[in-house]
This record gives sequence, structure tokens and C-alpha cells, in this order.
Amino acid sequence: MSKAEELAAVSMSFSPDKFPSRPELFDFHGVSMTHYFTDNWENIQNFQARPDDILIATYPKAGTTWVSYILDLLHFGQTERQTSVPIYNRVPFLEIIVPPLYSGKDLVDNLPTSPRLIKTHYPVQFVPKSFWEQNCRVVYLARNAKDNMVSYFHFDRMNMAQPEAGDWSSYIPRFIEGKLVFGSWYDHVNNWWKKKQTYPKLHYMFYEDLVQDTGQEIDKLCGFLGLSRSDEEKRRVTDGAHFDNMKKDDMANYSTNAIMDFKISPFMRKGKVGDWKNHFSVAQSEMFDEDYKKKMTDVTLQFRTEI
Ligand code: PPS
Repeated sequence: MSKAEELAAVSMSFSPDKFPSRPELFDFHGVSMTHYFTDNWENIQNFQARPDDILIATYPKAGTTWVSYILDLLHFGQTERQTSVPIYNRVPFLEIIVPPLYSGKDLVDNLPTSPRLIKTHYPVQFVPKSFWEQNCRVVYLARNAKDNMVSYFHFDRMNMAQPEAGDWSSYIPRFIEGKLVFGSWYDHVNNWWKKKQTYPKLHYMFYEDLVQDTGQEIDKLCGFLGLSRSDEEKRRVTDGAHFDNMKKDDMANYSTNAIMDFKISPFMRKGKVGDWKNHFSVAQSEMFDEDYKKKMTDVTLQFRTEI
């Protein structure tokens, strides 16, 4: 039995209502975290990357699963693995450890693919140094703050391994203050953006561009990854990674994941740019924008909240 199959078997015996109580948020080297992402800290820091590893980095809910799915299809095409192994095992989440359900590092260590696609939500300063030493390719995907927050809010409601979401009006100040798992969205997107200036093998992309023109973003990804794929192959990836397709694909929609309560909210929720308008009141939006301007002073980093 492979490591992925072993973990899938354990997962079957779990359900969200049997999961232990929600974790506490605490300060970890200046970033809000929960123990699920710090318990394996030493091992993660000593992680040995390989030169062809590809790191997919995001703030939570920026579209990680989407870009993981795209990279997986671009590299390996539609194989038996795509129809039998959940995306979170094909592209393991390096720093997560939820015993006995999931150890991202164990999964990475047992990945049969080459290259290995590896997911992280770490802020740039937490990334194990071997990724930089090995000069690995890194794909960073960012999403506008308002939609990112809405998506995170619904995720925190339904994921038993996350702190409680609370109500929407109390969630906004927590997002603004960076009091969510993986800390401040503002620091995350800005510090990764700065890293791009000194580390050429970092491809920084935006969720809004991916929604607007998936094909064009796939072209850019192929250029970055040094992949030559026919128009037909690229079209298959674009179509395969469409929201509606991924939503009904049990290997992509997280329905096999034991710690999420889909009765509260689905993982593949809306997949839209601008859903924030259905959540923010005018006053909340104005207050948010005012604070945003103070924090986002680098004019070279611009987000779109509608397309
Ligand atoms: S996680 O838990 O951090 O890994 O979540 P992540 O995958 O980063 O983000 C989930 C949001 O991405 C949306 N999504 C997509 N949007 C458009 N097209 C496709 N194919 C797609 N796949 C995932 C998903 O619906 C979540 O956003 P919301 O706004 O909640 O719908």
C-alpha cells in the first residue's frame, strides 16, 4: 500500500463531527499559526528539495488547488493517477501535519512523480532554505484581498482543523490585523512580490488573470516551466481545469477529505472574481479600502477586485 493509499484509508474512518476541537491561533515567529502547521517545523526546515521540485506557494484560498491541478495536468497529462489520487495527495501540502490523517512531508517524501509538485502556504521567510539553494522553480498565485477574505471566511466555517470563523463582521478586522492562519495577507503577497525581484525562478501570477484568460496564463506557465505543449494539449488542460469540471471531480473537490463539513460550505464554492460584493456592506468596504491604501504602498503590485 502506498503512503497516499494508507492515509486515504485512515481518512475513511474519520468524519468532521468526530474531529477534535478547533485549534488555537498563536504567534509563531511573528506570524499567526496553528499547531497543524508548526508541529513539524524542524523537519520542514530541514527538508531537502531537489533541483526539479516545483513549489506552488499561495496565501490560503488564492486558488492553490486550481493552479496545482493545472500544473499536474501540464506535466503528467490525464492518467490513472488523476482519476484515483486526490489532488491534495498528488500535490502535497508540505507543512501540514494532522496525525493520523495527513503528513504533507511524508507524502512529498513518497511522491512517485518527477518533478515533484509541492504546495505551501508559508510566508516567504518560512520556506525551507533548500528550495532556494537548489534554485527550484516557484509558482506564486495571489488573489485580491476582498475575494480572498470571503473565500477564507467560508473555508474557516467548514474546516474543522481551522479556528472558528465567527461572524462576518468580526472576520474583517481579523483579516486586516493578520489574525488568521498564515498571518497577514498584506505581508504575504508583498514579501513574495519582493522575493521575485531577487529570485528569477519565481513566477508571480494573479487569480483574476487566470479567471479572465486561463489559456494565456497556461501559455505563460509553459514558458516559465520550459514545457512545450501543443495547442490541443493546452486546450485540454484549460477545459479540464474549468471550475465546473473540477467541482464535479471527486479527486479535485476535496469531497474525500475528512476534516471538511460540506453541509456548511463546499470547497469548490463559487470560483468568481467579485463575490466580495455579496458580503461587504458599503461601510465595511470603505473602511477596508482606507486601511488597504495605507498598507499596500508598493505601486508595482496591483490587484483587481473586478474583471
Ligand atoms: S486552499 O484550501 O488554500 O488550498 O484553497 P485554494 O485552492 O487556494 O482556494 C480555493 C478557492 O479557489 C477556487 N477555485 C477555482 N476558481 C476558479 N476556477 C477553478 N477551476 C477553481 N478551483 C478552485 C475555489 O472555488 C475557492 O474560491 P471560492 O471563492 O471560495 O469559490
